[in-house]
Amino acid sequence: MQIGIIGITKSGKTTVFNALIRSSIGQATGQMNIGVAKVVDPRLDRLTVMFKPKREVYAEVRYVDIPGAPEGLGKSQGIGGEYLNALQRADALLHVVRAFDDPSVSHINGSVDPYRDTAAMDMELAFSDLAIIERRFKRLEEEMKRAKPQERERARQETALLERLRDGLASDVPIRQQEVSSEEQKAISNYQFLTAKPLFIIFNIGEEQLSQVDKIEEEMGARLGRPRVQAAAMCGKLEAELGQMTTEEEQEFRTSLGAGEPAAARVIRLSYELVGLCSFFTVGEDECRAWTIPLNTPALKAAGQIHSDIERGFIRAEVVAYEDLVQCGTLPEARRRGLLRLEGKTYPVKDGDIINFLFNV
Ligand SMILES: Nc1nc2c(ncn2[C@@H]2O[C@H](COP(=O)(O)OP(=O)(O)OP(=O)(O)O)[C@@H](O)[C@H]2O)c(=O)[nH]1
Ligand SMILES: [Mg+2]
Repeated sequence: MQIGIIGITKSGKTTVFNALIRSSIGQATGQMNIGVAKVVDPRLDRLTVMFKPKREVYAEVRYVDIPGAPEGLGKSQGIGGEYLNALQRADALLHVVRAFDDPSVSHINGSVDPYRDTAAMDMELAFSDLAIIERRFKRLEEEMKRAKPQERERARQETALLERLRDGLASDVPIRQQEVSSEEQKAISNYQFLTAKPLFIIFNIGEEQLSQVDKIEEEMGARLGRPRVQAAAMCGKLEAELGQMTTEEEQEFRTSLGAGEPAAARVIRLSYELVGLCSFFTVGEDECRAWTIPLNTPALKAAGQIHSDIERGFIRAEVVAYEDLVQCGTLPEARRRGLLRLEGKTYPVKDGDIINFLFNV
């Protein structure tokens, strides 16, 4: 899974990227950075205390800091080339919006106005999708001329669907908010429409705004909140600096600054959920580990996540819900109480399931 970080130039993309993956990559403009963040999960920590394994392995999220077009987005200049490719490869977009006030960092639009910049980016993404649709129309028209009757029907259906999406976009409805059946979803998945991707909007606030985070997020929720859109505020610069400290130092600084819980960990967690992913756990003496799957993945597919042999030789899955295991304290006790169940290939795996796959190869 990969999340693309976007935003106008100097909005703090690289700063937020550094905060998320606890790195200190330089802020040279125009460079693409890729990094992996651990999804801290208190449930896994608890399991690690319970099973005392040699290793604890968190789930991971990949972030790509995608440098913006130098001339700036939000000016309807369109998204193209390599930049578009990078955006299309992402499973979700994380839009870093400048909300910090700092006269020494110039703003491409002359003033700080996060809601204006949010709307401008939304428009830019919509323009990009409209351009893809228009190009596809031209090609479909060509195809129609040459196509056999049954192919013609398919092309007609696709044209009708694209017309609907276009009309929606033209009246400011991103594709993720439009009604699209799962069948249609399949038909358009190749296009990688940018407004169809889940969107995380982050207001990159200044240190002096830290005390107002709750108020800022409340307003963001009211003005920007929609299904498959997540909104949050964080101080990228401060979080990036704290991310470079040892745990003790960090704790001390947080208390003295009133910075509360690490915002980076929260943003990582929320972006994981936004993409529709969840974790199941494997436990044992060697390692306790979180595995990433889409919600309700069948047990057989989940097994394949660990190893193709386990999928191939799948017999059954021994499953216990996290809460049940914590209540019971040990696996044998969970078994005694009938909470450790045997499940088959089609069992839809739930977030927090602890699974032992029985297999034979
Ligand atoms: N005062 C203040 N400055 C910040 C904050 N976040 C980022 N900056 C500064 O803003 C400048 C730009 O930050 P970057 O993270 O490089 O922004 P970017 O979006 O990656 O910029 P480009 O890659 O050049 O488009 C840097 O000088 C940062 O130190 C913040 O919260 N407060
Ligand atoms: Mg940058």
